[in-house]
Amino acid sequence: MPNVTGTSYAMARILSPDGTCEREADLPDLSPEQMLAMYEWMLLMRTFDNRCITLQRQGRIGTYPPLQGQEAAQVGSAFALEKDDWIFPSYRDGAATAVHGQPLDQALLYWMGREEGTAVPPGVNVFPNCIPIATQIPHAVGAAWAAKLRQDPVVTIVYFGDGATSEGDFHEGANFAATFQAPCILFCQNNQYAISMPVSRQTSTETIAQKAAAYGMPGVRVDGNDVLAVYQVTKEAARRARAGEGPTLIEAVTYRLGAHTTVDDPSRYRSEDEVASWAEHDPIVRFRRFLERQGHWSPALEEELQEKTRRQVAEAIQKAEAAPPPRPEEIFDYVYAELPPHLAEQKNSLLASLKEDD
Ligand SMILES: Cc1ncc(C[n+]2csc(CCOP(=O)(O)OP(=O)(O)O)c2C)c(N)n1
Repeated sequence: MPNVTGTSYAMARILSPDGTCEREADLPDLSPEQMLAMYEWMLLMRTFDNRCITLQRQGRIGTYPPLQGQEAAQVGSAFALEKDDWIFPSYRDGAATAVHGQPLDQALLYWMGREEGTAVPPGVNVFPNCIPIATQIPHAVGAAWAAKLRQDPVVTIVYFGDGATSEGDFHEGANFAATFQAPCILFCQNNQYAISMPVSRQTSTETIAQKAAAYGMPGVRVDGNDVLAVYQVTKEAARRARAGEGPTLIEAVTYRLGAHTTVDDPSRYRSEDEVASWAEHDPIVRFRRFLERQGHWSPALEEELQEKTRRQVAEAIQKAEAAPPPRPEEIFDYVYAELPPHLAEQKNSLLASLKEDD
């Protein structure tokens, strides 16, 4: 397959939208079991995402940013990592973080506004979700640089959107990463919009990938709805990073099928026709067609997987909702090692008023 590596901005793709593989030789070295595991993750995250939207509508979680349409970009890339690699997510990267080991019930606690939702279990190398746009990029680059200085063979991957490429943090991070050959992957999910801002108003370059040239690193453009191509380009970027060859910028071209968040109305800035045409490129359908052609998929298997994923999501919800409620004063507890006097005063006054209510 051309353009999987190097400085080429043509779109890397392995699977056509109808699920055919143009050249068998391009297929990554994955067993049928591994490919089915990828498919299962995509289904699980679609189910989880749909349930999260419902939970928000029912007032059981707070505002939620759906990831539908971006499953291939996230699952394919996370699958290419080693367990010790680090993920630095934004808020829309729940599929990538789940594949890397973050439990779904813990992700739910985050969307319930619970502090425990940010404390990833030991051994799961996932940073907390990052809501400020692009600020996770310097974190990931810095962690990669630290790994390099320590001669620790760890790669970091940072997920961000097309909108993040307008932020200074993206440019500072990319420049530093390339200059110091930090072992990191800058993974942009170009889902076509930054809330209502289309990518055509975000940048005047034809692609995001080509920005890599300005910093002196390879830039790769990949069909973000093709899980196998995403896996392959990320695997190669990770290999490069681990071999001391420095960072890679990957642009996964995809589409956010749902709303920006559960408080957004996308019909105000994009047409139904546009959404429908991207829905035809649904990454899950494409991969299912491929698996079926390869003889690895059947309606009975689909039924079984759907049932399993529904059960897993239901269990995660049950577990998150059974977690003991936070203490009200916890709101003061996690930012400062030592509370500044004005916050200490507020905390004391809250504690006093809670006592009065008892
Ligand atoms: C520093 C900063 N500026 C503005 C915002 C408000 N904001 C929230 S989401 C968003 C759009 C981000 O778009 P993109 O980076 O493409 O990611 P996507 O939401 O499409 O995944 C903006 C501007 C913010 N969270 N942080």
